[in-house]
Amino acid sequence: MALGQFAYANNSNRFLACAPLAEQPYAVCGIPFDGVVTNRPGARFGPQAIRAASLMLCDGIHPVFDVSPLEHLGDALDMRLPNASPLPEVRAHIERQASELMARHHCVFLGGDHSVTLSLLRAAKARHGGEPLALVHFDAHCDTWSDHFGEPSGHGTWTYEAIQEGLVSAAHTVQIGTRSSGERAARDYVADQGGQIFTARDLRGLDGSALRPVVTAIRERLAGRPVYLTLDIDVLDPAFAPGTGTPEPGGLTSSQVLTFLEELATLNWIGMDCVEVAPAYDHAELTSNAAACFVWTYLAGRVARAEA
Ligand SMILES: [Mn+2]
Repeated sequence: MALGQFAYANNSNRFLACAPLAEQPYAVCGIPFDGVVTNRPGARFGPQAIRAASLMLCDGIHPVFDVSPLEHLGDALDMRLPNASPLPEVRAHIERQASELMARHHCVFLGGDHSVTLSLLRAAKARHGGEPLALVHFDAHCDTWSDHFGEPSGHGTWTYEAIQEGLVSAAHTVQIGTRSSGERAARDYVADQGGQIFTARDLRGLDGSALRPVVTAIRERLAGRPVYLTLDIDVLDPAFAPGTGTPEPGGLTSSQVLTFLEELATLNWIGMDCVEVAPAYDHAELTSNAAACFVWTYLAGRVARAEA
């Protein structure tokens, strides 16, 4: 066996950096921007850490979906962005590059801070018929603050902006894992607008079959619609994901998130992002490993559905 056939001997042989992007149906793309974080910066280095952590997924047959997304996946590398420019300009760059990729591939974007999702939703809505999208939002934070500590927009306002702008349908928005401090009007905004919130407290101690009623409620609410998935890694408890800018104790386990991703694989997913991995605060690649595994699970679910 040639040395290069050993995954651990060849750092270029990583699942999420497996092949240059050509005509593959699925693409990953990094968005190395963290210009509007509230607390600790560093998520601009998330994409490279998630790719590195995907090393051992490179030939991985998924244990639930029994497929490997490897041959269907290309790496579009990282977006080139004017990082020091005002946020609207950065967002326009992200939207344009995302639109070009979405026209040719089913995309998973690696953040970056969570502000990038607004641009991705703008591109995704235009791509998928122009009707407000359904949204599944994993996060410790509601991200429905109507301002960012006195500024109009940041990484904690995009959900509010997406609903106000009609990018997503509030009634078809589901938040999972929220638990941070915040005023009630922001914390309950999605529910007040007709959507659904499962806080981390709601989900304490529930996993496997005990999560079934929650999964069923989400499936019924979002059935038949194009659904976008945004996964802030800080939805996990800091024990599972210390490497993030705004950690909040009392979060979900990796196992709970995997249950959701596996059980919701039948939804009509149109794209995903995984954001807020900040490697400088990570330990033993816990956070980037979790992110790589979640992205792999999402893609395996898509490939399995396409082959069914
Ligand atoms: Mn968050």
